[in-house]
Amino acid sequence: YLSSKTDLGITAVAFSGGQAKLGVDIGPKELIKAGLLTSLSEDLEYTLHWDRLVHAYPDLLPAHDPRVDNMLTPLSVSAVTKRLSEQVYDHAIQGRLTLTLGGDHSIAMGSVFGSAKAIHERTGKKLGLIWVDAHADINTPATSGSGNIHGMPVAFLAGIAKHPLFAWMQDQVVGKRGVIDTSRIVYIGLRDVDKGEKRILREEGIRAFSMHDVDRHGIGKVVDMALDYLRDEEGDTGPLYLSFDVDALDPSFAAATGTPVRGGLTLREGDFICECIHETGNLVGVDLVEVNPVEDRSGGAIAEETVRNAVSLVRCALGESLL
Ligand code: NNH
Ligand code: MN
Ligand code: MN
Ligand code: MN
Repeated sequence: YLSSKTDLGITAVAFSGGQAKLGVDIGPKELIKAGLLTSLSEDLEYTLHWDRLVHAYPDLLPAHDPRVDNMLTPLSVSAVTKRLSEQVYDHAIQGRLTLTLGGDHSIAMGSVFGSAKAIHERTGKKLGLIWVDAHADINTPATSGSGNIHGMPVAFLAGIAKHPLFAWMQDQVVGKRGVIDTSRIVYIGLRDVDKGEKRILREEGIRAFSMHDVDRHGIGKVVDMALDYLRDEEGDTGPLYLSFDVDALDPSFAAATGTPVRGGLTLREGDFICECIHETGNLVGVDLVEVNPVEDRSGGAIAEETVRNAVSLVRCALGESLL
């Protein structure tokens, strides 16, 4: 589904407006400082297409951005995700694999939309979305207890939530109802899902592998089941998009994040998921989000560890472990 296996389109997004804690906006800078991009070009031999900017989009952020229908700072989120969707689209329409570094998880509305639109135009195929997270991020504005839009991106992408402020996304539906069909979404790592989200997952019949499933079956079986779920009769998964929230990892591996939840994936389990998705040969886009280096009261060691582990996840998704 790509025009080359070695062209990588990178977008670094310093955005924190999908949630309330400052610091997640400096995640991309820290990932880059830790050598992520140099290792992708030097060790993994990708040709990087990067504007060398970490985008904060100051021109897009309104001075006044009050709550609308229980969504916090919706104008900022809508404007930034719309612009990001165009950046990712511009990479993806040229057949590049895309990598988007966040930032909070609301940015996936832009990255996944841009990828889904380009892939559909280039290949006629619908994207499969693998959402690796402690959380389901499928609240609607009505079900959300926090009003934080980083808890809502899947609902908007699937067309379960709709709002005039995000009309730019819904005007150009790729799937049956939204950008991604609910039958093309699969979760891994869930363990902190709100009541309203559980109801949505049940009613929509969305495939979700929680930490309970990881414990029961082991990560190998869970990843097999997740990928099998997306396969067609010929065994093809179709184009795959991996949206990885670093809080899917256990806090012992990734505590520098806004909402750590105990009982998560080990680093090896996270890396393994990424390796298996890479192995399909069908990966077209990756997000790595929610690294918050400021969420560290240890004087830096915890942030450093989280950043290092996030770098490992991305490297594994991009082929690090192939011999
Ligand atoms: N479910 C909660 C909410 O909607 C928490 C979401 N927080 C996340 N999601 N970090 O990945 O506000
Ligand atoms: Mn998330
Ligand atoms: Mn999360
Ligand atoms: Mn989070």
